[in-house]
Amino acid sequence: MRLSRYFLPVLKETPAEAQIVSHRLMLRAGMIKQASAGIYSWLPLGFKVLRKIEGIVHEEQIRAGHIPMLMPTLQSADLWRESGRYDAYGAEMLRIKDRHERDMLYTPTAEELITDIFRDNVSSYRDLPLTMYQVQWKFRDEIRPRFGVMRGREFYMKDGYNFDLTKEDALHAYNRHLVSYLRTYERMGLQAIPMRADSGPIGGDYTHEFLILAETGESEVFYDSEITDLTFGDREINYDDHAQCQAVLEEFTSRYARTDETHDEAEFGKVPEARRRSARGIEVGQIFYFGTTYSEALGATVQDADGNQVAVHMGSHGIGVSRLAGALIEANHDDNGIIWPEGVTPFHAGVINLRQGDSATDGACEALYAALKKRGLEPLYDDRDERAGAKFATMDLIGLPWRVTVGPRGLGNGVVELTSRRTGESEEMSPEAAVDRIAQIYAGV
Ligand code: 5CA
Repeated sequence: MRLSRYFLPVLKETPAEAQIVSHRLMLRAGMIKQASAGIYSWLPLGFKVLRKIEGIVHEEQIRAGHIPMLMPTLQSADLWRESGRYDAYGAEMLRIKDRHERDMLYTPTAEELITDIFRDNVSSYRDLPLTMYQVQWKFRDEIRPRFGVMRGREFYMKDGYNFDLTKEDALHAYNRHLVSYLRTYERMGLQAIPMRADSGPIGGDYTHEFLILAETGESEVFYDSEITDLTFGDREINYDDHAQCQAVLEEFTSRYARTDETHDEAEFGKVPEARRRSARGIEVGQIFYFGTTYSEALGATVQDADGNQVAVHMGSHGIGVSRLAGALIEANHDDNGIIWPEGVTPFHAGVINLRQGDSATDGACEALYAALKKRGLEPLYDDRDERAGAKFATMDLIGLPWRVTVGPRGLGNGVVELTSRRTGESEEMSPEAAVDRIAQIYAGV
C-alpha cells in the first residue's frame, strides 16, 4: 500500500477524552473513530489489526478441531424466555421491537441460539463430541463504556460452544479450549495467564479467565510469580489426547492465580512471600463448563448407547477479539507510539523515501516495494511529499515492527537502512539483503 493513496487519518493532538494509552494511540494512529458511546468504526488500519487477530483465533480454533459458523446479531426474545435469561440479563441487554411488535434483542452471547440449533439437528450420542464457534459482534449496554475498544458496548467476540455426552468429555473440551487459548495469545506475542474466576450470569462451577498483566487493567489479580515463567512455546499438542490436554491445564493452573472475585487470602498466604504478587490485569478471554443448565432448560437431549434420552453437557468459551487490539497496545508501546508484535502487525514493514521526487531514490523505493510484495509481504510505502521527520513520526506512531529507510546518501554506497521499531537499532545493508531479512523474520511468524 502507498501511504499517499491510503486512508490514515492520524491525529497530531492527544485526544482529551482518552484516559489510557491504548485508546489514545488507537485514535491518534487513525485506527478507530467513535460512532457513539462505546461503539466504534474500525478505520482501515484498525480493521487490518482486527482481521489479523481474528485470523489467529480462527487458525487455532480449527487446529483444536472446533468448527466455524456464524449466527445472527439480532435474535428473537422467545429463546431467552425459554432459558429464563430474558428477564435475568437486565439492563445490559439491548432490547428492540420489530415492525410486528415482536421482541428482539442484539445478542450479548449465544448459548440459547446455538442450543436451539443443536436440539433441532442432533439426536444421537454418535454425533458427539461437537464444538462449534463463531467470531461475531456482540452488544452489552455497559453502564460505563470506557477505554475505547477495551470496554465497548458493541464488541467483537469469538464465542465457542461444546456439546458432549458426559461431564468427563465436556471437561476435556474445557481443557482443550484452555490449551488452544494459550497458543492463541502466545502467537500474538502476549502472555495471558489463566486465573480462577467467577462465572457470573453465564453460570457454572468451572471457569478460568485469561488475563494480561497491565497497569491499566480493570481487574485486580493475585498470583504466584512462578506462573510468569511458563511459556507454551512450540510444543506439539494432540487435541484428542485427554491426558495431554489435562497435563497442560494442570501445569498452567496449579499455581495460585486468581481475580479479586475468587481471591482467598488464606490460600494466597501459602505461597512463599517472595513470590506473592498483586497486580492489575486485562481479561482477554474466559472459558466455562456449565453442565446441563442450558440443555435442560431448552430440551437439548440425545439418545445414549442404552437408548436413554440424556441432556448434553455444555460449556462456552470466549475471546475478546476487539478488546485484544487495545490490550496488545497496552502491552506493546513506547513514548513514540505503538510497537506491533510481528503476528498482528497491520503491515509487515514500512518503506520511507527520504527524497521524494529524486528519480534514483524513487526508483530504489519502487523496486524495494515491489520486491517485498513479491515475497508475499505487505509493505506500507510512505511516498508522500513530506519532511523525513514527519515520515518517521508517522511510522513510529503506527508501530510497524520494521522500517526500511531509503535516501540518496545511502544509495550512493549501495545501502538502505533497516530499523527495528522495538529496539530502535539500525543496520545498513543492500536493498536485496533487507528484503531477504524481512522475509526471513516473517517466515517464522
Ligand atoms: N458466552 C461466554 C463465552 S462465549 C461469554 O460471553 N463470556 S464473557 O462474558 O467472558 O466474554 C468473553 C470475552 O469478551 C471477555 O473475556 C472479554 O475479553 C470480552 N468482552 C466482554 N465484554 C466486553 C466489552 N464490553 N467490551 C469488549 N470486550 C468485552
